[in-house]
Amino acid sequence: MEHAPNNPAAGFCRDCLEYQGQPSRRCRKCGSPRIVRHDELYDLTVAHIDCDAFYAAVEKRDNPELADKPLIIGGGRRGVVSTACYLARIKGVRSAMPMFKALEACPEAVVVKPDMEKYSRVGRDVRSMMEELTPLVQPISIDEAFLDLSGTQTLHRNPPARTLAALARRIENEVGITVSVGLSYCKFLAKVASDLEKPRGFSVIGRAEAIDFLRERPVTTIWGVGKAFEATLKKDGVTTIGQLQTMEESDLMRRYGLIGQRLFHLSRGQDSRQVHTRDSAKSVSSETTFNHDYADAETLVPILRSLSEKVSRRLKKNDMAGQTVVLKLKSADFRIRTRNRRLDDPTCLADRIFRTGLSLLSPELDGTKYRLIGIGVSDLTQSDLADPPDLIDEAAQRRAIAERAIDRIHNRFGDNAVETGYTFGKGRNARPQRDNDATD
Ligand code: DCP
Ligand code: MG
Repeated sequence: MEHAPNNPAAGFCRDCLEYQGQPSRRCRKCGSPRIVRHDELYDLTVAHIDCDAFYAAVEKRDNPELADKPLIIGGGRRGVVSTACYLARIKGVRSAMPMFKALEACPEAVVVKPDMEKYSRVGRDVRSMMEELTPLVQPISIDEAFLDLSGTQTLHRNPPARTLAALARRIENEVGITVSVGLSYCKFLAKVASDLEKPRGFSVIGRAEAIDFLRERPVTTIWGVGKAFEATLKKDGVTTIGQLQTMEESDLMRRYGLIGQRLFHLSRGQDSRQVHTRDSAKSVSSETTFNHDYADAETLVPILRSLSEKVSRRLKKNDMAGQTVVLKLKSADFRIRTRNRRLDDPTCLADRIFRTGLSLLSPELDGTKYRLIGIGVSDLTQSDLADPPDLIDEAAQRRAIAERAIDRIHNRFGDNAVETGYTFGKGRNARPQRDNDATD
């Protein structure tokens, strides 16, 4: 077994993985300048890995003629940029930009339509290489995942840092695309780190530097704080994480509720969220069978709302969230219809479950009489990644804040203390009659 040197600050080479005897600018073995060094290098175990310009990298891999050209992946139905290679980014092309704007910025770019099936395959290849290193792989999207490598040092005969560099090298050689690695002691800073040196990055944020590192950064560095919430904070005079570091937890909670509590801890580099595997088989649902059959929205919608609230309560109680909303209907002739929709990010909010359920229900209100309706969520994860304030629009955010307030009242005074307009005064039909809750 090769031992890490006593002086982690000497680091190792990311190209040949050679440990460096003492701090030097180039690798003593291969001459590469790509040396990672950090005082805590061999103590850190939580990583975030994100593929560089993912769709574009896959297309460049498959068509060498594209290698030196600015490349935009996009078009198709939505007419927006999915991603652009780093050459096109230099010209100002960005994800989600309308295609015509992107081509104004970079007229010489080659445009390729996305091939989702191919990208899923490549994403799976990368993921299975991660899973060879640790069972604790938490995929976040098609091209990124958290990994917890604690306890793998003996198995791999390497500290996590070097195992990760070896993985990045293997992905380059065997898959043919590049990744950026962030290494830290918690998920939040691992994710921030992976973005620091893109592409082909490897960044380390240790415990000792966390607070100083965060101080000057904008609040948007914090996961879930995007444009809308940034504006809210700005109105209150808060633009940097350093300002949050000086605020009391109670003050932040009074102003922003649960998100305020998250801001308090994350601004101080405190993040206790664990890396956990996603268990997509699991689901939480609630359904009800009626005494009569119903075809009309006036009856079914309030029931859908109250079932959504039940599902949401169970999720919140268990700190869970689900990314796919599933609607179940049974018609008077006992045929079962299930409809589902995958959300951009997991939710535990009754409002989002209900609204998604409603959009699934509407096309089914075609005169068919139903004897059962059910709603649930699958693709369960822990709630830490659920409902980022900015991925939902501003009105949704206001409803989410209201929902959290109602939750607090329910927690203090019981479930019937407050009702929303959807169920209030709708009589007992608005509440499930014969309920059936399930957690698979
Ligand atoms: N994607 C998309 N639409 C967006 C953002 C992303 O279709 N608005 C797709 C294309 C990306 C992939 O998801 O290739 C991964 O998203 P990332 O945000 O990780 O972006 P990239 O991997 O393309 O670039 P980066 O190097 O910044 O990670
Ligand atoms: Mg990426």
